[in-house]
Amino acid sequence: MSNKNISRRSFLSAALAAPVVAAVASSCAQVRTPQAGTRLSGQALEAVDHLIIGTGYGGAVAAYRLASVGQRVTMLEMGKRWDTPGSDGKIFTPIMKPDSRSMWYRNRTELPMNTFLGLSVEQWTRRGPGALDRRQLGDMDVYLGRGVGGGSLVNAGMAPRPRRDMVAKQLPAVDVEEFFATYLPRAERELGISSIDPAFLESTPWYQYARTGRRDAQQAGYKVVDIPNNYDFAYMQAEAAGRVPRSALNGELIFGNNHGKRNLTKTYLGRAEATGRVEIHTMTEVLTVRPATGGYRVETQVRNFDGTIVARPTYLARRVYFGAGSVGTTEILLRSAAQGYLTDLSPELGRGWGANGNVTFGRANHLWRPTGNKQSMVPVLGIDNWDSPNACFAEIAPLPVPLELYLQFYLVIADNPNSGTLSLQNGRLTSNWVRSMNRPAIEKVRATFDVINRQQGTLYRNDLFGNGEVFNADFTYHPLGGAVLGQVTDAYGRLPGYQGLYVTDGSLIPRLLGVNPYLTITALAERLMDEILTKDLA
Ligand code: FAE
Repeated sequence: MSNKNISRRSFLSAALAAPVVAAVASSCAQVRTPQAGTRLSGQALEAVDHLIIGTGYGGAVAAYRLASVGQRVTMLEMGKRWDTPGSDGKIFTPIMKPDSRSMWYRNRTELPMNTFLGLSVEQWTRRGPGALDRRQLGDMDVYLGRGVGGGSLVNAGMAPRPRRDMVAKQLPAVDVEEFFATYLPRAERELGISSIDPAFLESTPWYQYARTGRRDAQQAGYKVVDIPNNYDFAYMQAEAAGRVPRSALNGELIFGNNHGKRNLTKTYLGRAEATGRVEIHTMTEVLTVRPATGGYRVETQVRNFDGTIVARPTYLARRVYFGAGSVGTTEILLRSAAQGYLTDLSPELGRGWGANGNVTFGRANHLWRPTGNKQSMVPVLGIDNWDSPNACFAEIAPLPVPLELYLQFYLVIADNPNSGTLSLQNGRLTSNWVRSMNRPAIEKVRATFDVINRQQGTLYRNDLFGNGEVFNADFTYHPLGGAVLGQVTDAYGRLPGYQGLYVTDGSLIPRLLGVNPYLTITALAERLMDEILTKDLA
């Protein structure tokens, strides 16, 4: 069903005609700060102009750009706002001290590296709305950030530029020259991306692991490159000097950083909220979107701290921007289609989904080649072997343990031609990804690192993932695709046939980018918001 010609007047009159709108103010106050034990309220209906689902990169860019031109914006985020310290005075937990702030309603940490020397290193946690979620979709475990800031809360901040040839191949609807001249530099500026001071990198004990990994790679003839980051490296140097509280140097990464990292609340979202025109409703999960008189009805559910659903408010929005990430956006669209609400979406919906070729593994270093008992959680060097038949980009990764482990750890993005599909089975999201689909990526990583092992006389570790295997490609930090640009959407994220519906996030990029994706997702969102502001809202 199309939803054409929504004028502001018809939208407002439809909204005002809604019988429950008068109840909005009081019920929404309850909805936004639900307390444990709050009874499920009835359906409130709130009318808004621009509604953004999710507060990650795609959502944050949309909010900032809309608010900057005077538009009022409501954002719905299923996670919490991360602004209140716990009893330890900290907002986020280090990797080695997890609690209810760490994982999204889990009793265990469930991280990809879960054993060491064959012994479990999994930690118990308390259930709560933690910053990191893990969703099992077929044979692929997907890790996701939860809360205001989305993936920016939990990610490692690495922001390499994509290769031009990958942008041209994966995003043919994008003008590559314009993307590199205008949108990537703009995204880097807004996100506060910079590189580590080379003198600090070469001298600090906190990057011994990076220097060791670089030496081994260079001796094998590989190119090693700097990886820019949104971490404030001046702050990191002050951490190393003991002048400020430690964050990257205190094992803080995958469950959030307390200092130093410029997550989205310090960049796009902070600026968006500072306009006074952006409101964020937290713990509010969007279920479906459907056409309605004057716009779209957006059905949601609100959780309290325990995870109990305490309210089911409905919004009426003139325009809806999907920024719930590859998994979240695709899920809402698939569910809305399955329930007969968005029946004209492209049959390509859910396709072109993948794990960005993520593979992780470790090598055992010799005793005379220590990696250091102090490791900064911010990786800054990568081995670039993309221009070879074994195309991969390997980040020299840290470990959060203050012990010398003689373990060189890597997170690799490897070329993998396989493409998956997300779909609903009995109403639950799943994927058709099976383990054998990881093989091309693992083979490239093995071929690349066999060279290093041969030369150094070192071995792979097979004690890190609980199954005796060397390579773990059963998980991803970088889910991509599902609502691919130019296939499910037009060249600018519009959903054809549904005026006022847009996709702005990582679901636009099909399955593989070849580098860590958030910089490219941000730049892509900037590009489509330029178009939407000038063509659709003018
Ligand atoms: P994302 O940032 O995931 O935001 C989606 C938001 O929508 C989240 O806040 C969700 O809670 C929310 N949401 C989802 N479903 C709903 C719903 N139904 N209703 C309401 N809200 C919803 O999406 N990338 C890099 O480039 N460099 C790195 O160093 C890096 N490291 C990573 C490390 C970890 C541990 C993880 C998990 C990811 C890492 N990533 C990294 C990936 C990166 O964070 C990810 O690609 C982006 O965050 C995706 O941005 P989106 O805007 O697509």
